[in-house]
This record gives sequence, C-alpha cells and structure tokens, in this order.
Amino acid sequence: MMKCNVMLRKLFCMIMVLSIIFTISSVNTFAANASVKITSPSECCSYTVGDQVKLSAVVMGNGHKITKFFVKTSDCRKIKLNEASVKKITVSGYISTDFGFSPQAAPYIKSGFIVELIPKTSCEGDILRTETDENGYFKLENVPQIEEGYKMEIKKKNYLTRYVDNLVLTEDTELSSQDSPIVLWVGDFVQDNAINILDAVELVKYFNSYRGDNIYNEDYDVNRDNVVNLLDLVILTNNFGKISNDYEQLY
Ligand SMILES: [Ca+2]
Ligand SMILES: [Ca+2]
Repeated sequence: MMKCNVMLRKLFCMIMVLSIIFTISSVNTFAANASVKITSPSECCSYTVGDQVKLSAVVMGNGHKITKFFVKTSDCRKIKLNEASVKKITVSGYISTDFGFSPQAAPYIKSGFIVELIPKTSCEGDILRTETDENGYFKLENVPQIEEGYKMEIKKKNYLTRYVDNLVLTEDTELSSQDSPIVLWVGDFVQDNAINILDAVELVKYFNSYRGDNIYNEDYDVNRDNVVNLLDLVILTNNFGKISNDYEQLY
C-alpha cells in the first residue's frame, strides 16, 4: 500500500511538471517573437510549488497581450521561474522650479529631486528610484518596458509632490529638456500635498534670519541667498493655495 502511494505520488508529480512544460511550450507557439512572463503576483519573486501564478504571452515590441494562463502546482518541490526577457529602456529628463535664483544657488535648488517609477501592477520592490544632479538631470537605466505602464512621483523636501498617473513608455525617452524642465512648486513645508497657511506659518518662524545666526534654517531659505526674508515669502505666496492635483498631467 505504501509503495503504491509513492508510485502514485511520483506519477502525479510527473504529470504536473509535464503540464507546466507543455503550457509554457504552447505559449511560445503563438508567435515567433512571443515571450512568457509572470504577471501576478510578480515576476521578481520566487515561487513555491502550490502557489498560483498567472502567466501571459506577450509579443515584445508592441506589448500586445495574446492570452493568459493559470498554472496550479501541488507537490513539494521548490521551483524558480526565470524572469522573462523584457525590453529595457532608459528614462531621463530635467527637473527644476519656477522662481528666480542665483547661479551659486542653482546646484542646491536643482539637485535632490527624487524621481520614482512605480509599476502599476507589481510589488513595492520593483519601484525604480533616482534623484537629480546639480543640473537637475536624472536618468533611470534598465527600466523594464511593461505594457501596464508606471506611475511616476517627483518629490523633494519642501516642494509640492508631482504625480503622473499613467506613463507607458516603449523606447528610450527624455521626458523633459534642460530648456524646458519639469517644474515643481516650492512651499509645501508641511508636506501634505498642499501649499497653504500652515506652510506660511512655518516660514514665518524663521523670518529675518541670516545664515550663521541661531534662528536661520536653510530649509526655509527658499532661494538659497542665505537669508529668510520677504523674497522667500513672496515665492511661497505665488504658490499659495496650490495642491498636487493642480499640476498639469504631463503625459
Ligand atoms: Ca503643506
Ligand atoms: Ca532667501
């Protein structure tokens, strides 16, 4: 009886393995340039037999999805499904702001904008992140070209976060140029996606302070001229009342 159970178990395993191989093989017959990838939960994870994974056949190039498969395995082996060969692209651009500042202040103002690409259907570990250099330039390389696209967030301390809801890219893309950068508005000191009286109150706490004195805080020296004064307040006032949703959708 025991021996019979072992035989049955081996037979069952073989059937399951063959069914997976057959399924993947059959996907590849849909088109010469089709590839198989895991669409759920994510191709970046390892799977244990018994997990349910969702496979799809994708024609690389135009991202058209042909069909979907569900594969359910149920024995005790641990398997690793290889990452599908997904086209990788480069996403770059320039970010700046809209108020005047000196050339000496430019590196401080233009650097440090954090750019994140967040896959619309994958796990958090897949978030791609970089930040701008002193010229406001950023570049993300080896970005998987996924048909579902990305959400993009651009943020920096004291700036109003800018969101892009749907970014579908199929080739290397420069999102903005040095002459026409993506603009972020300054003044969201209390970072709640709105520039309002709460932010003004914070700035006023440091009003008329100079670099080197006890009150000065460069976070509130918006134009980085070593003094927190009326100029900084005017810049804030120009953005007063704005919320993140007021940004134009970029793409
Ligand atoms: Ca705020
Ligand atoms: Ca200032």
